Amino acid sequence: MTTLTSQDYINLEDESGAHNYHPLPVVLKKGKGVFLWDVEGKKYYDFLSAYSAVNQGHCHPKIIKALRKQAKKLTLTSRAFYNDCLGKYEKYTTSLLGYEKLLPMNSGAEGVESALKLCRKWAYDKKGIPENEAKIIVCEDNFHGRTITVISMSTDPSSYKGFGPYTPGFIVVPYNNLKALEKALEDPNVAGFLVEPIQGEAGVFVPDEGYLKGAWELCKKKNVLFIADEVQTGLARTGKMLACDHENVHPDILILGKALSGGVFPISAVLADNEIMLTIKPGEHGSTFGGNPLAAKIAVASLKVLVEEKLAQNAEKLGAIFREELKTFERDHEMVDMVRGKGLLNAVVIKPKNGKTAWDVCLALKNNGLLAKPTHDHIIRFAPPLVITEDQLMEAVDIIKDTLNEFN
Ligand code: IF1
Repeated sequence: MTTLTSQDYINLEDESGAHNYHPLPVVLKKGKGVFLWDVEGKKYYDFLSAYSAVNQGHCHPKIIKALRKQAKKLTLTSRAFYNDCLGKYEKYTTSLLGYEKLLPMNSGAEGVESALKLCRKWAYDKKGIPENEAKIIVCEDNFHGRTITVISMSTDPSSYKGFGPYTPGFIVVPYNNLKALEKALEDPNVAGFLVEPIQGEAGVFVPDEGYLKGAWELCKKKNVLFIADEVQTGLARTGKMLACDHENVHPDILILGKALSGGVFPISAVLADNEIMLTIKPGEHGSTFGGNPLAAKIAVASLKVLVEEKLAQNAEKLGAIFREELKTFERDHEMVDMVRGKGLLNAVVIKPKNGKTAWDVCLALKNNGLLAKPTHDHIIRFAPPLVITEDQLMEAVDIIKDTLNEFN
């Protein structure tokens, strides 16, 4: 049997796959903890974590064990019937995060879409906004997924251009700007404010201290739902269980995804209390796979790993060390504009030099054994699995420093 090379695999995808991504030229075959191996057996530090879906590390044994055990018993019933896993998952997760109800979905975008539907339904049934008049405030440079309604909220042409017509009912305000939000909230038909506690895709934009709390207070004053998209920032990534926890903000609607499964399975969830969640009645929303027993078991195992292994605390501690280590480069390195982030969600803003860009840096990082990917051309996101040890982090920091020095 001929052994295929990385290029063979790349050619296969190029020939038979949609060209909706421009991946780094590396073909991965195995993952364990913070490490990935390519088809030639080269080992890498994973500093993307599948965009924060692999917070628990690749193929975490406890999550894989839960997957294997349930996969032999029952994987899917649909919600036409009950199953013996969903209620326990809902109880565990709502108790852990302080909500009355959980709506189980699959992808992050589905979670966002479900949150938008809940907000609108609540607006008509509870707030008394006239039918079809509900508006939801979103932020410039947001990223909430790729469905038509979600890109209708986007301000990034690469997300929305060519996919119109767009879903109406959204107001866009600048991120990290309470004055602009306060003004937009004067519209009596505003039902909700959807926000990422840190804007990941935009380039790991951490808002000013007090922004989330201030936004929550403004929403409360106007009886507007504060909706937190924690698909990327949630589940220990920023050094707390939820990024909103840094400001003690309890969202009216919370959206989770990605690491809710430890990167093992598409699982998302929307959490809210009864007044909001019960506005959707039987038959008014659903999904074939939403709440399947396999996902339910995987999600509980994934959440327990976060808690038992104190991954939020680890992210807090090692994130601070990471930023401190790279701060010197902010001062001394011509290509490093700034380093920013929270917990283990960090980014380095690259200034192109002699025609070299963040992409070139990522190619060099790959050659040196670390995988990361640029976002918006000049920003490199560094987000390893939260199980990384201090020794591993320091080794990875050395790789990053040595690589950046190749460009000095
Ligand atoms: C891609 C970005 C990250 C998300 C937030 C909802 C979703 C995402 C805050 C939707 C998904 C993924 C999607 C993936 C790359 C990645 C991404 F670069 F696109 F923006 F992480 F920053 N809310 N983000 O970050 O969740 O439907 O994908 O499960 O589309 O290229 P999903």
